Amino acid sequence: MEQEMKNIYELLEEDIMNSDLSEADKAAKLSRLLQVRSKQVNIMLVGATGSGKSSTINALFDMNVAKVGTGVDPETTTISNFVLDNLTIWDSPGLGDGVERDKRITRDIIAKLNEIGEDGKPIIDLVVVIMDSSSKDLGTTYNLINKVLVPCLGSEASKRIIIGLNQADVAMKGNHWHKEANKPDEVLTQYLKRKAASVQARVKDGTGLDITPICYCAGYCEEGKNQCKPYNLTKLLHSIVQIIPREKRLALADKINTKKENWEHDDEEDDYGEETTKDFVDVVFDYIEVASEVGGKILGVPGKILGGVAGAVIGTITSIFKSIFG
Ligand SMILES: Nc1nc2c(ncn2[C@@H]2O[C@H](COP(=O)(O)OP(=O)(O)OP(=O)(O)O)[C@@H](O)[C@H]2O)c(=O)[nH]1
Ligand SMILES: [Mg+2]
Repeated sequence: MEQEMKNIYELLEEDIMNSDLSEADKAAKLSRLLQVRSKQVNIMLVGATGSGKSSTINALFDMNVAKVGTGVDPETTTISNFVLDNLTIWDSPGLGDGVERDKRITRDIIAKLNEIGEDGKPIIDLVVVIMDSSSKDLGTTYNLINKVLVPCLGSEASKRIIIGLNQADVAMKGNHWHKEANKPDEVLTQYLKRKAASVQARVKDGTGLDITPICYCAGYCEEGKNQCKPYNLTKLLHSIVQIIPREKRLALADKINTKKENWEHDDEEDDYGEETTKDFVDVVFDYIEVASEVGGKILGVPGKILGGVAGAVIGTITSIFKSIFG
């Protein structure tokens, strides 16, 4: 392993300490940083067996630092968690491997969704439902969304569920996937759009909710088989970040997979890397940089005012993400 890197909180702390602010201002900013640093983010992945939950977690996050934990008691929980400092990922076992097993897993998912944290709020911030876009049988997953997740999350459901249509590369049995460019051709692009629309319609029929699925690839490599790097992973990350409450976002920012190639291939609807960077920069503005007078614009964030320490702190955050998202 490479040498120990400073985490985002430490870098921000350094910037504040090295600034020419008064001691009182430094103390105020450090105390805000401490508040932000205490926030926990919990994300749960659910879906059918083999849809790519584990692959997605590995692609998104820096699992090198993962302390892998398992449920305390395999009798009562089958969901394993990966704790990455302030970020906890809950990886549930795949559904579709037997009726009794599915019942148990479903019970565990419901229990986890109903768990309340010390702040009186549900501990799970977000559920990411992973579907295999090459699968003909998505019935189990529709049942999970329509009969379990949505009823459990109630009025919050559309704000706390993301649907990922994974394995875009093999959605048409590997046809129409541009290996070199690592993206779908026009035929596959249209196919994926129809697939996403049909998933969206099934969920809307069942629950009345409008959730737009994101077509992506977690990536895949195995000798001799169809290989691909992640595709639209930045788009998936961007939608995750937007759901996480602002004051919690640095917990995510700190654990994003730094493998550049994971973030290089996206559709061209948006610059998701830049958008995601902005989502993180906003946190710094809102929670650490309190009031400064000098006007300016960084990354085109509108209506925000930059001054003294902001330049340095924002610069740190921005350069971290520039080096990841390119
Ligand atoms: N072609 C392709 N294969 C993928 C992709 N994502 C995952 N896979 C493969 O699909 C298989 C299952 O992936 P996992 O990540 O283990 O799936 P899972 O949902 O965690 O499965 P369970 O833990 O058994 O429920 C593995 O062989 C992966 O390499 C993808 O985007 N494209
Ligand atoms: Mg798995």
